[in-house]
Formats: sequence, C-alpha cells, structure tokens
Amino acid sequence: MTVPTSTHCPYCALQCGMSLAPSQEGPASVEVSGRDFPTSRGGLCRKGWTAAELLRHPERVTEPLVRDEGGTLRTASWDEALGRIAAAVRRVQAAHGPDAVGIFGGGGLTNEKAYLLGKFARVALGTSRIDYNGRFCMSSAAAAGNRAFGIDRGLPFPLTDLDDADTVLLLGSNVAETMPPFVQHLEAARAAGGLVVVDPRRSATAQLTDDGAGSHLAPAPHTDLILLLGLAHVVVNDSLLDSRYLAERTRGLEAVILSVAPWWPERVQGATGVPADLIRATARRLAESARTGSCYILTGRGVEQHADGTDTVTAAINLALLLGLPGSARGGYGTLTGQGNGQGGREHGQKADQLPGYRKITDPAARVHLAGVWGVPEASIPGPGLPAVELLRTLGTDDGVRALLVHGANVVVSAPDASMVREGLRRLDFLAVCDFFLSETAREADVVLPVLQWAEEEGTMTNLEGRVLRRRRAVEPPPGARSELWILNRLAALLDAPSSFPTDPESVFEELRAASSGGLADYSGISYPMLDAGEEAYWPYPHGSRGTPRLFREGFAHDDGRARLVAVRASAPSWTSTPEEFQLATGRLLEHYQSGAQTRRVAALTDAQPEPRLQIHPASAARLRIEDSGWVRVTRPGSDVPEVLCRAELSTGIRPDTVFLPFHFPGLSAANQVTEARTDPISGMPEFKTTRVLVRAAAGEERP
Ligand SMILES: Nc1nc2c(c(=O)[nH]1)N[C@H]1C(S)=C(S)[C@@H](COP(=O)(O)OP(=O)(O)OC[C@H]3O[C@@H](n4cnc5c(=O)[nH]c(N)nc54)[C@H](O)[C@@H]3O)O[C@H]1N2
Ligand SMILES: Nc1nc2c(c(=O)[nH]1)N[C@H]1C(S)=C(S)[C@@H](COP(=O)(O)OP(=O)(O)OC[C@H]3O[C@@H](n4cnc5c(=O)[nH]c(N)nc54)[C@H](O)[C@@H]3O)O[C@H]1N2
Ligand code: SF4
Ligand SMILES: [Mo]
Repeated sequence: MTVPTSTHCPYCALQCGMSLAPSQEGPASVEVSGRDFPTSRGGLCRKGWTAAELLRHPERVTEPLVRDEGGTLRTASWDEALGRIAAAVRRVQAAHGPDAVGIFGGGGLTNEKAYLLGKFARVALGTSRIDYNGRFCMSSAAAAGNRAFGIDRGLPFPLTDLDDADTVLLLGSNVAETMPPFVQHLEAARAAGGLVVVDPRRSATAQLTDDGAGSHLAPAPHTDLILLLGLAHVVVNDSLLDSRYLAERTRGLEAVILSVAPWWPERVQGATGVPADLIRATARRLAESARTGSCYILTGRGVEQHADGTDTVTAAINLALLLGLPGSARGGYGTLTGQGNGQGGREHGQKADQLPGYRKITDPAARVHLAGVWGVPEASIPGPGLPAVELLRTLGTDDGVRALLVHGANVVVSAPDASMVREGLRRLDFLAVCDFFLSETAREADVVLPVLQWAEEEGTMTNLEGRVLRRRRAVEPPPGARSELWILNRLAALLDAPSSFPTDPESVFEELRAASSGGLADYSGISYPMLDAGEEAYWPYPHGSRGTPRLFREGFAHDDGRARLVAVRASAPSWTSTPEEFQLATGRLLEHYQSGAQTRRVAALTDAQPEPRLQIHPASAARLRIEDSGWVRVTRPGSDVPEVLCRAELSTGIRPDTVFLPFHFPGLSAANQVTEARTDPISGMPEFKTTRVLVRAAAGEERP
C-alpha cells in the first residue's frame, strides 16, 4: 500500500495540514484528508476539502498557448512559447531599456519560486520593476511592524499561544470565513467572555461573540484608527499602562500620550458610532487581562487595506505596547497573513524594495552579500522598483513597463481600479502569464505557460506564524506542464543570463539559505532533511541555532533592543451618508479564494456561492426600493469607471451607511471596477476597504 503524502493546503496562510492518499479514480487523483498539525488540528475548510478537484480539471491549461495573428490563443511547443518570450524581452529592452520589462509575482508561490523569480528579475532581466500581489495584502502591517519592532513577522508567536488567551481583540478579520480552523484557537477567550470583534458587519466572526462570549464593536468603515486612539486614551486616562515595561522596553511614550489625549470616548463615539461605554469597558477588559491573564491584539485586512492602514496598525501596536504585551508571556500583537505563502513570499526578493532574507535593496552591505551569492557585480543589481499599484499604473506607457511576466496573480480581478489595469495590460507590447488556468489575466496574454499545482511539486511555504513547512508532491503533473523553476532556468539560458538557475527545489532552497544568511529573515539553519524529519522551524533560524518560535522575548529588532511607539494622528471623518450614498467595504466569502480563478472552477463551491451579492441593510434598501435578490447598480460618483451590476442581499448584519461586496468575481459584478487605486503613502497598500459609492435599484431594462 502506498503511504499518503503529508503536505499542506494550497490556499491560505493557515496552511492546514493535509494528507493526500492515492485515489480509486486513478493515478492522477488523490483523496484529501485533514492531518494533525498545530494550526488546524485535523480541520480543513470547504476550499481545502475540494482543492484536489482542480488537479485534473477539464479547463486546466496543459500545453503552452501563444496568440496567433488572428488574435486567438493556440497551443504551441515549449520551444516556441519560450522563444517568443525571450525575443520580446530582448526587443523591448533594446528599444526601451531594462526597466521596460516587469514582473508581477504572487504570495502563493513557494519560497523557492519567489526567490528564483526575484533573482531572475535582477540577474537575468536586470530590471528593478518587480512587485507582487502581497502589496495588496500584507504591506501596511509589514510597514507598521518594521517601524515598531524593527522586523515584520505576521504572528511573532505560535498560533497555539492563543489557546490560553482570556481576551482577544480581533480587528477587521473574519477568520470564521477566511480561516475556519483558526476559530478553535479562540475558544478559551470565548469561554472567558473575552472575544472582541471589530467589524462594521455582523460577520460570521462577530457572531462568535454572541451569548456572552464577548462583544462586537461595529465602527463606521475606516474609523478604526480613531477607535484605537480612543481605547488608548482610556488606558492612559485610567492609568492602566504598564509603566515598567514601557520604561524598560520602549521609546516614544510621551508623544503617544499626547496624540491620544484628544480622543475621549464620547468624541470617539461621535466619529465611529461605537458607544462610549463599550469603548471604556473594552479598554478596561484588555488592561485587566494584560495584567492578570493573557491578552492578544490581532489585525486583519479590514483595518489594514486602507490609505491610512500603516497608521491604523501602528495604533493597534501602540495599544499593545501600552499594555506591555509584545514580547511578554502575557500576550502580544500579530497580524494574520493571508495567502498560502504570504509570509515567505515577502521575504525573498519579489518585493520591489527587497533582496532575499528581508534585506533592503538600498543597503550597500546587502547588495554586496547578494552579489557574492549570485556571482555578479554589485553594481549590476538594480535599485528599488515600484510598488504594485504604481507598477500597474505604468503598464504600456512611454517610459513604463512595456512587457510584463505574471506569476501567481490575477490582477484583472483583484487589483484596485481593475478596468484601468485591464486597459494597461492591453496597451502592453507583450504579456506572458504562468498559470494552470486561463485566469482573466491569462486571457489577455500573448503567451500562457502551464505550470504545476501544489500537489505536483516540492517546496517550502512559510505560514502565518513564520513557520517554514514542506509542500510535497503526491501526483505526477500533466505531461505538458512544467515547473516555474524550469521555466525560469530556460528563459535565463535563452537570455544568456549570468549566475545559475537551478531547477530542483532543494537546490534552490540551499541557495536561498545562503542568500538569507545574516538577514532579518534568516533561513540558513533550515534544511529539507530537517523539515522532513518533522522539526519545527520558525525564522529567524540562523545556522547553528534552533529557530525562533517567539520573537521579542529578549528584545526588539531595533539596534537598542527597544520597540518604538510612533504617534499617529487621525482626522475626524468628513463623510456623512446620504440616502443613495454608502461606504462600500469589500472582502471575502468562505467558499471562494481571492480572484476566484481556482474556486470558481469547483462545482460544490460555485453551487454554494454562484455570484456576488451586495449586502445592504433592509432600511436602506427600502428607501431605495431595492428588494432582496433584486438587481442593483453600484457606481463611484465623479468617475467614469464601469458600474457594478449585481443582486442585493438584505441583511440587518451591516450598518445602514455601509454596503459590502465580495471581490471574487469577474466581469460586470467585479467589485474592483469601482475601488480606487488610492494607496497608503508609507506601504503602497491600496484602499480596498472603503469606497464612496452610489447604489440604486437597476431598472427593468438594465437587468441581465
Ligand atoms: N475564504 C477565503 N479565505 C481566505 C481568502 C479568500 O479569498 N477567501 N484569502 C486569504 C487572504 S490572501 C487573506 S489576505 C485573508 C483575509 O482575511 P480577512 O482579513 O479576514 O478578510 P476580509 O474579508 O478581506 O476582511 C475581513 C473583514 O474586514 C471587514 N471590514 C471591512 N472594512 C472594514 C473597516 O473599515 N474596519 C474594520 N474593522 N473592518 C472592516 C469586513 O467586513 C470583513 O468581515 O484571508 C485568507 N483566507
Ligand atoms: N476589492 C478587494 N480586492 C482585493 C482584496 C480585497 O479584500 N478587496 N484583497 C487583496 C488581497 S489581500 C490579495 S492577497 C489579492 C490576491 O489577488 P490575486 O492575485 O488575484 O490572487 P489569486 O486569485 O490567488 O491569483 C493567483 C493566480 O495565480 C494562479 N496560481 C496559483 N498558484 C500558482 C503558482 O504557484 N504559480 C503560478 N504561476 N500561478 C499560480 C491561480 O490560478 C490564480 O490565477 O487580492 C487583493 N484584492
Ligand atoms: S483554512 Fe486555509 S489552509 Fe485551511 S483548509 Fe481552508 S483554505 Fe486551506
Ligand atoms: Mo491577501
């Protein structure tokens, strides 16, 4: 009998343990089961259970495709497809310089692929223009973490530490839908009545606070910064701060005390809609738990994906520092990373400003180190490129990116102001997309290269705890598909690139170890044999050490070992809703993953959620004569972007001034048609979570 393969789910950052056994249905299929693993304890969500259906899906791309003269995609040999890419790269770079070729990567790529992609950009293409969809996901929390702690790791502690928490403040995160097996780690806090969920909607996660399990704070969208300043105000005002910790372990207290002074609870109530008494009670609960129990503050995309996301996360970290939590045994602060390799994907060089090991591309010592590992002159490594939204904005412009290679992202659906992005892609001289499905982005391409799916490849992923995991091959890939490592190797050869581009994941990992050595995200002590023997590996894991499950116990990563409290300011919101005008919040449904390129192809998931619905409060709907399941139009006033057309879902679980739309769907109902490409000035994170929109019932003739 064949032994089942131990691996992890392909989708989110929880990286639930999975076991893949050979299936009765033939050698190309596998039976999925949950496997004991600390984050998931045998649990899987519906997406995980059905992931293997995509391995032999009829719509899978299994041969290279090239666009013929008539404009249609036809199958081609690997030689022809790769030859076209190499020729286009040479042509565009000869005419417009190295930066005219760009790369857009993804946080779902294994560490090995992300590393080699970053190296390919700098060494084979000599371009600075590389960034990835993690910019849409993690960048504000990363920027805030770096600023406060000098390092950015999603959870600086194992997830199972939450099992003992009596209070958890969860801001803008809907784990009950986005990481269902995570919910078991909130049981202790719920039993103690201490789960506090902050969300403008009564989300599935907010409902976990019912029946005495905690409280739900429903601020107006985009007012979390004020709410957090208000909570800190109460902590300061009631003398609930941990003065000894603040004196010994932090800097910047005085400025933060001044910055929270103007946000007394009644004023915060006026701005956010959260009752002043609830603000006081929440702050006191947090402080009591920090003193006598175990208290965690966690953020998700709901508070991060804003034009002031970095400052909002900073305010959450400040609150945690005031209570003495980060680095203590009594709790901490963390952000919940999103994509399968959301953590590792940002550590090894596919971010515009970074080199492997979470090094700064502008740091002379980092450049010398990488030049040594890669065997290239330091001066040949380009400088920092452009963050994702800016990079996409330059597509097809005179001095912008004119040829783009996409690996693991579906920007036509998931980038803000998506119709602008589609236009940009259409202006390009050349677009190549690596994917296993003809995603909406791949449909725009001149060349599509079929790559391997998770159960067909070896590699490593770094989960939301900063723990490095092994992804393992359980089935043979379709004969026409190739690994991305092989593709990068072949393209590098066609472009006469210096250095080497190994095709075997373990060899790439060995190089990544050396490349990351001495960096913040040091993986040099981690190896495949060690992971295969079942050892736990949390970075930083320098050679000869034992890894770091808990960061900050000894000190923070700034030179003086202290954390920084950074005073942030909020302005009172100027927006008031009118009968037709709402704040549009966007987010996720349990059944679909991201742009839906994968999950919209799974019958059970699409049957459960076939289309997006605009969640709207019945009182608002009645005013606008919108019926449940009736068609609505959503527009962004003052813009000429296309409208969104979808059905309404009436629900008392949302504020009357707010509407909510999931972003997993393409075409007329794509939420990102109306979102704006406005970004956080520090992180480059787009404002996905609030857009001012007009909503109206669609007239009869407007309905599909
Ligand atoms: N089912 C599913 N699971 C996923 C994914 C998926 O696509 N589908 N994607 C994975 C990835 S990449 C990520 S990043 C994570 C994201 O995981 P989450 O952060 O949990 O997901 P979202 O639904 O984007 O946002 C969470 C909540 O933020 C709320 N929100 C919106 N605006 C605001 C606001 O202004 N303030 C506050 N406090 N809350 C607000 C929304 O109502 C929503 O309930 O999920 C991962 N898991
Ligand atoms: N309005 C709105 N928009 C959002 C968000 C939001 O909350 N609201 N959330 C944002 C967030 S947090 C994220 S993370 C982004 C994600 O947005 P996307 O970049 O659209 O993410 P996916 O749908 O996962 O796209 C991954 C694509 O790569 C393919 N793929 C998967 N694995 C691999 C691989 O190993 N190699 C290659 N070459 N291809 C692969 C998949 O088939 C799919 O087509 O969306 C962002 N967009
Ligand atoms: S919670 Fe995330 S990792 Fe776990 S099964 Fe669902 S999608 Fe996969
Ligand atoms: Mo994400």
